[in-house]
Amino acid sequence: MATPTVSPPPASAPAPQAPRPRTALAAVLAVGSALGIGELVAALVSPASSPFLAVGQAAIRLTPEWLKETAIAWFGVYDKVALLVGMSVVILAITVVAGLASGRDERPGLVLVVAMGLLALVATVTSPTFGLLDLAAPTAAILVGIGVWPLLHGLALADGRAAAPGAPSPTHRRRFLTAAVLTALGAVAAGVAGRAVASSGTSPGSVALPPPATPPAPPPVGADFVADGTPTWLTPAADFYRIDTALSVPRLSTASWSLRIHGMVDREVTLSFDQLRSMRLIEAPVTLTCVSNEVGGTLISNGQWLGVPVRDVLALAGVRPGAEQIASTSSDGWNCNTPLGPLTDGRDAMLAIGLDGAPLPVEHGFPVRMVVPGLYGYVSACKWITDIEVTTFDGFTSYWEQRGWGRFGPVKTQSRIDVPRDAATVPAGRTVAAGVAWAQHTGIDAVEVSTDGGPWQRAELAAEPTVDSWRMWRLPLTLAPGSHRLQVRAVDRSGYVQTSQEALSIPDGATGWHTVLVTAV
Ligand SMILES: Nc1nc2c(c(=O)[nH]1)N[C@H]1C(S)=C(S)[C@@H](COP(=O)(O)O)O[C@H]1N2
Ligand SMILES: [Mo]
Repeated sequence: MATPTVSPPPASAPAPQAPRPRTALAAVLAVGSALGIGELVAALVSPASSPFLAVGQAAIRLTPEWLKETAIAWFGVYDKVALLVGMSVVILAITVVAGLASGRDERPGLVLVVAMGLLALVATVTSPTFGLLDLAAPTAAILVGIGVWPLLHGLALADGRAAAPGAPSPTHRRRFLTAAVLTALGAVAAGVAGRAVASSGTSPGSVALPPPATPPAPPPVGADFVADGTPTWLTPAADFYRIDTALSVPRLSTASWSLRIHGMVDREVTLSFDQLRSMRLIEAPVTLTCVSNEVGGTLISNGQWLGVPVRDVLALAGVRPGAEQIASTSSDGWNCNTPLGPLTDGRDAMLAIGLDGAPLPVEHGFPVRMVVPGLYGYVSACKWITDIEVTTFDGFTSYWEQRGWGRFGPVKTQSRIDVPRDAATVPAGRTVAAGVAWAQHTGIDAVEVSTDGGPWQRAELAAEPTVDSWRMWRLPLTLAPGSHRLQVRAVDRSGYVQTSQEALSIPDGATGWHTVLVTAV
């Protein structure tokens, strides 16, 4: 009697295994298409809600001061690029790992897609500019991610299953690769289209600016020593230093822009761009400085600004007695506080719509930003401004004040040596040192240079078209062969002599004498 031979079932049937590079690719494509759709939906619905940028923006909000300063020290003005590149690398690495871990089972990849989606949702909801519409982009991204991932993973798995006996299956392979290529194309197309839509907005070049009420001052003569190595007195707009927390520059439209003035006022006022532009305009040169500028640093530039005096705008609303400061907010949720004093004491504090004869560049606040002579940018120079609340000192604490910076930000009297540069080699004998000094809204009375700790020598000063701008200086020197230490200090019109005391930028501006070491040969 024959016993039917039955091959015993394997102890445990191995679950089909997808080729790992394929599941990793599937994960990258699923996350990529989620991010791409996120960009597109954000651009169409609410530009600031891009899931990728929302996470980056949240990282900026949460970054402790020491880390922010380190990032600026390492990457300078490329700190934001560094953040975005770093984020991309981390996302790619985690995604590849989750994909590799999903050889048999789609769950690791699914967990990753959902977790990243939730992270983007939290980043969006906790943004200071959050509105319900901002939920659309992260939601679309999650839906696409959890749709695409099982699909591609299934195809990768089918490929693996078919290939299991040894023979590769061209059909399954082709299916997977076709789906992969289509997903990649879709993701890139959505992302590119999203970026393109997000960067539309009014082009500054198309905006007409009326002339100021009083004709602008003629171009200043003798206000710089460019031939000796100082910057030009007016900084070309393209070279104007740029500091802000915006990962993607707000691209606003003049048609939909408005400025609301409210709080401790007699009547709330909302101005359109056309209304603001039709008010009395002034034009004035003002030097902007960043509080983070180190001694000898370059976070300072001089511009010719066209705008409406802040006091005229405040007068429309009527400031109530007891008000002490204003809180300005930008379209991207940044804010700053400015005391009413400097805004209403007659200086050229303005809501600027133009820089150097053209509409504001987008990076510098198009269509409207504030400029206040004598105050650091972080307490006054709100770009992309859309809201002004009149309040008391107790009524409002600004973005940077919450992070440990001072409440009042008067610019500190400072000076810089531009030539010779630190560590430069100069011919022995006669040479010329030159640079800039600034004490906005006070004025510079003298600049003095000391060589190797010797007596202070008075430098020649350039013309001073206004006390609201920096002032250039030059000084011929005779240097014997060898190494030398040059130091500079300014004396402002209040009689204050720039201190040698060294202080960090935080909390209210760096101090100390700019020092350069040169070798004369
Ligand atoms: N909306 C917005 N405005 C802002 C900032 C910002 O981060 N967001 N930074 C401020 C700071 S710290 C400075 S120094 C100035 C710099 O202006 P600029 O980039 O035009 O030189 O803008 C100010 N206005
Ligand atoms: Mo700044």
